[in-house]
Amino acid sequence: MTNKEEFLLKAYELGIIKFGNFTLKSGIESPFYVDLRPLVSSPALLKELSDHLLQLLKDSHYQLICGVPYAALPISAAMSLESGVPLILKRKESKKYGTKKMLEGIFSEGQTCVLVEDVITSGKSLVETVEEVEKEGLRVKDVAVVLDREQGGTRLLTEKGYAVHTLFSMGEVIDILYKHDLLKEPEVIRIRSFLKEKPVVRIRSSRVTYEEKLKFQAHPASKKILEIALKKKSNLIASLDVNTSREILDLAERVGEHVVAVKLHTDIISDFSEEYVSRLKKISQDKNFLLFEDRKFGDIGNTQQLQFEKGIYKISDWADLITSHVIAGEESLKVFGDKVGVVTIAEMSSKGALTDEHYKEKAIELSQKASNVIGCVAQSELPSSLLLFTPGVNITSGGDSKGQQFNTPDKVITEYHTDFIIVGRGIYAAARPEEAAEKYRKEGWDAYLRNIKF
Ligand code: 5BU
Repeated sequence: MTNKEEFLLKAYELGIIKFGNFTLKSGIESPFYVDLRPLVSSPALLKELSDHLLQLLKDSHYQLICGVPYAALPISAAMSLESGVPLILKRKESKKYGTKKMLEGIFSEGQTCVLVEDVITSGKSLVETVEEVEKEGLRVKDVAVVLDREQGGTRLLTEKGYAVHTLFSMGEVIDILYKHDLLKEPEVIRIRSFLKEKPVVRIRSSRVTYEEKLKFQAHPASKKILEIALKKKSNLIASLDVNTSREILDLAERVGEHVVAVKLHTDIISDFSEEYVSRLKKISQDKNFLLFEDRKFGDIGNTQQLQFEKGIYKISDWADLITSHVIAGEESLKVFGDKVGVVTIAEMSSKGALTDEHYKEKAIELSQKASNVIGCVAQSELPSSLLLFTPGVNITSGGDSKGQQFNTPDKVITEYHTDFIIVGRGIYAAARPEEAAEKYRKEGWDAYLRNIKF
């Protein structure tokens, strides 16, 4: 048995690879799951791994080692200790205050740096990391990877001119485990066919199409909104923030055909009535759009339930979608039931909002667990299993005098992979709201098409 094989068997015992059915961040169902983090619990194995990786790099020249956060950080630190080559750390996000540094540690422009990654799948995030490191003035030629899931990543990096040194490919792992009776034949066949069928071929763009997203939606509301999007070729939600029912009904008639949903703040309407609700519902059926109440619930479960079902507005009677904060925790979201599609607030568009990276991460984690949550409101990319709704969209980027910050449809769709743009004043305050809605629909849809073309 080779050293490499021995290492794999010991690491396998630690639980770095699991077989079964797993939903990956991208929403894809995978028959295996790889997580190298348990290695930190075995200093001996971590050291062995770093020796193997250094051996792979024996003919490469580099002055710095940089690990991709988080799983590869301990691995790269071990490599640095073993080789005496200094380490630099890459942040996940640049510091918002103080130095705004992307890289921590001492380095100078023009130095050569090797990047270390635990697992490579499509390679897209690795390419982004390499580019960020290069932006800081460092030169990257080599990338060391512990495991290649064989889903296009190595090819992508090689095409871009980087030398990828991988310790194991997934195929090799399967062979070794099978040889040692740790995997049975049917499992091997299942994994092999997954590897063959599911290479992430869309290596030039990782944007998931609406058709693909539709396939893995479990909630009727998320299915519906995606179906409408495809039918109308629209990713536009109009936010009708006006104060009378007459104005809302008039706007809904005018913009209805261009949008997937109309977003409302029902508590700003001065003359709310049941008749208004039934007329709005009728328009939404005729023009095929959803009713999205932007209530931003933010209380304990019991109160939220009362606010959702009772009072004058009886939101639960008519809303297809609602927004809710996650501040009160997981249980507080359950009270909305499974009929309405819940969109959680992970990140707000206004200047100085307290929804920082940490908050966003927690909000996403919680949203992924809740069966009635279909997506989040955010100003940056989400795991593609959640639909991304982005407000603060206006063709004239800038903002207002009350903290709102605007981005263009193209920016949010291209950079954040936004699924649905939310436009308020850009539409309802326009001289001809129906023309403005058609313009935003077209801008949004064209930006989406540009991003899925490859
Ligand atoms: P605007 O006129 O395009 O700025 O309207 C934006 C709408 O989206 C408005 O109803 C806000 O309440 C809503 N919104 C937002 O602007 N930013 C956020 O982070 C969230 C909601 Br959450």
